Amino acid sequence: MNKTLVIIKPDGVERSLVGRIVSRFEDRGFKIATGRFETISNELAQKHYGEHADKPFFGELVTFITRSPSFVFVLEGPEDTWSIVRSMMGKTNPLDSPCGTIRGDFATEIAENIVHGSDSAESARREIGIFFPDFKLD
Ligand code: 3AN
Repeated sequence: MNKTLVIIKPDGVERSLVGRIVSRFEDRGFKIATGRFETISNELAQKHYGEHADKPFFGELVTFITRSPSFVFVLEGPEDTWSIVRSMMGKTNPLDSPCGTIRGDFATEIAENIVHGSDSAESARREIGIFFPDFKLD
């Protein structure tokens, strides 16, 4: 699997970080296969974050991800691109993320951690299917 789903979340778009974040991926050698700005609907957010439905922060998470446009895109690169993207993102909690990672450089709060990236090849397939149902995965 050489593609993954990445979301620059509302905080990243509001803070005008899209260009700088996309540049990091392009500098690494990845290509944007497709992408768009989109205010994620409540329905899509519930589907995308379904695995967290029973977590105490779920309501806050859905409110946050739907509050303003995100930049949602498919990134293409070598095998296991999802894994390289995850290492570039840093840890879920930005305070645990080293400098040089996206979250380590741009965020301080776990609830507003700038970027989402699929966490496995299976998640990448599922999430690309949710946001880009017509996208051809070969
Ligand atoms: P990641 O995005 O690093 O894969 P997940 O899948 O564990 O992290 O969590 C999904 C999203 O839920 C995170 N990106 C973050 O925005 C939010 N989140 C996770 N844990 C918390 C928490 N303890 N409090 C608030 N929001 C959280």
